Amino acid sequence: MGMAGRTNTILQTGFFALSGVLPREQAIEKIKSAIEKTYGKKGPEVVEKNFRAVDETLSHLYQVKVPDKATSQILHSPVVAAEAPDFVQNVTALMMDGRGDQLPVSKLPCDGTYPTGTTKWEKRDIAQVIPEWDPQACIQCGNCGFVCPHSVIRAKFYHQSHLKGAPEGFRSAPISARGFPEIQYTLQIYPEDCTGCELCYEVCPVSSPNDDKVKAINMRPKDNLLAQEKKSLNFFEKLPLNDRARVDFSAVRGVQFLEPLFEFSGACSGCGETPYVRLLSQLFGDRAIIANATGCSSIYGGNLPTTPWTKNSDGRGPAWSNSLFEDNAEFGLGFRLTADQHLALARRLLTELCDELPGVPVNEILNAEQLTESQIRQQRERVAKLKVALLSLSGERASSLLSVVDHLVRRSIWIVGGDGWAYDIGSGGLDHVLASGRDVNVLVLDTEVYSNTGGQSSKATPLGAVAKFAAAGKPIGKKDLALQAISYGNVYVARIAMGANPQQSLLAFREAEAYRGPSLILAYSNCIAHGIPMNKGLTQQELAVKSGYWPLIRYNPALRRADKNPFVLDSARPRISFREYAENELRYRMLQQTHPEQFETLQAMAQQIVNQKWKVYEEMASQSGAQFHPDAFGLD
Ligand SMILES: Cc1ncc(C[n+]2csc(CCOP(=O)(O)OP(=O)(O)O)c2C)c(N)n1
Ligand code: SF4
Ligand code: SF4
Ligand code: SF4
Repeated sequence: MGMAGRTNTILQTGFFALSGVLPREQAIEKIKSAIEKTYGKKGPEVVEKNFRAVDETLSHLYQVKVPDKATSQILHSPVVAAEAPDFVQNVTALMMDGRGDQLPVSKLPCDGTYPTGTTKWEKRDIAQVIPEWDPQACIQCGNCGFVCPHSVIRAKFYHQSHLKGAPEGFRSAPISARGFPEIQYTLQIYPEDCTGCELCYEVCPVSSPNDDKVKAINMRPKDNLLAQEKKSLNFFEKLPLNDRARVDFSAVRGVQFLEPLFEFSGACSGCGETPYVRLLSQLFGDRAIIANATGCSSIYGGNLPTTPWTKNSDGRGPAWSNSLFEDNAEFGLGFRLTADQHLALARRLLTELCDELPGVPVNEILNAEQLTESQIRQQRERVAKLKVALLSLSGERASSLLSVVDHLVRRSIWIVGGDGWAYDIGSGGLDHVLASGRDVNVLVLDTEVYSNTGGQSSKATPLGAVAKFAAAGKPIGKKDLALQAISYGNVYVARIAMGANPQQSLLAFREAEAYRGPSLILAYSNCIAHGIPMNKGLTQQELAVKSGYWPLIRYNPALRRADKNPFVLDSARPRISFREYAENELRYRMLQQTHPEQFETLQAMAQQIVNQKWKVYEEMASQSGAQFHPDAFGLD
């Protein structure tokens, strides 16, 4: 019916036609008038399509004779694989199978702590088309894995000898780096976890010279690929993981080799939020503590029965929790204060026990910088030595130190949530936390509406967009949270859009985390609420930046130490109008149908806001020098 993915009209018609709740004619009339009311503002084509769906449903209804006994020979595959751990077999699988109500309370964790890394056992298998990788054409840039919302694309490099025993059809290519003739590269898809969103295909920069629709990764019917890809995946998982010390964290190309510790979430296909969350997990996940505001990210992040947050092969992963919608920033600040207390205690005990720990590099542990991955790794090695030494010591101080010793490795505190939280309901708390000067990292997944509850307007909703509570288009502009935070002078602030500049997104995450003070990242996140084909999410991000609506910025207070302007504008002057970006999105376009004059007025106003803002940003970026002495902001 041309309404891909939408079944409500068809199912509703079927139900009323069969159930006799209302006389059939009357029910159909009511359904049609509801369609006009609900979809009228989306335009006559949408109404027409729904009307046709009603008529076609009625003309295709036929009775299915149900035999007395099931005769099919097809067996249900087990809910989870046989290798799944006990808890997954005995608890998670029952819930997944819709039999959670049969579980006795005694089977559930009594303190609410759930095992992580369980989405991998839930093979949703929802895609009809999945990507097929072409090893010959691929330039190994890593872009596809970087944008995949479901962490479905993984890459590894390995010595060619590991290919011994590879199943037939296993894909591999020599690594595209000079001086490593024996090293091979594989990009592997998890076929049953892919949602078929096509973002990997869209982002791939390689096109065939004969046909620009053919890329180095192409969407193909799953049925033709599934058996082969499952075999390949099985082999791929046994290839050694790449050593983080040998990976270049500063490039998208390098990040593809980092294990995601957030995978296969149940977010919508093509979700714009999850790639940022996955990136966070790849970069800092093994020492992250995450406070998550209520919203989509708390639902796909902490859903029952399965959990996408997971741990690495060393058994390390993020600790994650959701408190409330309104207190998330404070909740995360609590994590910081706790970690600081634990660290202070560990440092005090270590100093006191110093003489009893010969061979332990106590001074190095106490003074380690811990900004880069290799510094963190060295600190972990020192702490591991310390633990061994502590085990052979007796006494209360040694056992106390043992209980907090892991805090000597720098914790990475993240406060994550949507715009409804950050701009509205949690705004007071967020402001308080940013003003605290404490070392926390805030990630705002900005979908510009309350996505999880169906698209209500927030203070992040842009002028001119239609949302719930803004049916005639939002008449006032989006709050500039970046400028608010910048006004403190000691907050690291970045505005990013992965689809426009993945490298800038990566840089912002790394700078934010390394900055020893509060950091705020505002991440453009396309969402089903925007009314776009989700495979065009990254293109829309790019247009948002090109139009000057979403300027990419970084404000790094640390630059003042080098007498540099802390404000950097990472995107070029607007090259297209706001309208060229906005008209691709139903949230703006629908106003053209319902309030055409208002549409024109708001579009003109929105353009003015873009022009005005751009001037301000350009002016800020053109300043030379530090502008203020670092001490003025308590940086030392
Ligand atoms: C105090 C409070 N008000 C309302 C809600 C209901 N609620 C849950 S999620 C949500 C929307 C979250 O929107 P946003 O923060 O933008 O995150 P997104 O879903 O867009 O990722 C709302 C309103 C709540 N949980 N608590
Ligand atoms: S189609 Fe979407 S979910 Fe599947 S691999 Fe590509 S980006 Fe990931
Ligand atoms: S985006 Fe294309 S070229 Fe880049 S790694 Fe993926 S398949 Fe290869
Ligand atoms: S509603 Fe939007 S933000 Fe939420 S999971 Fe879906 S696409 Fe992502």
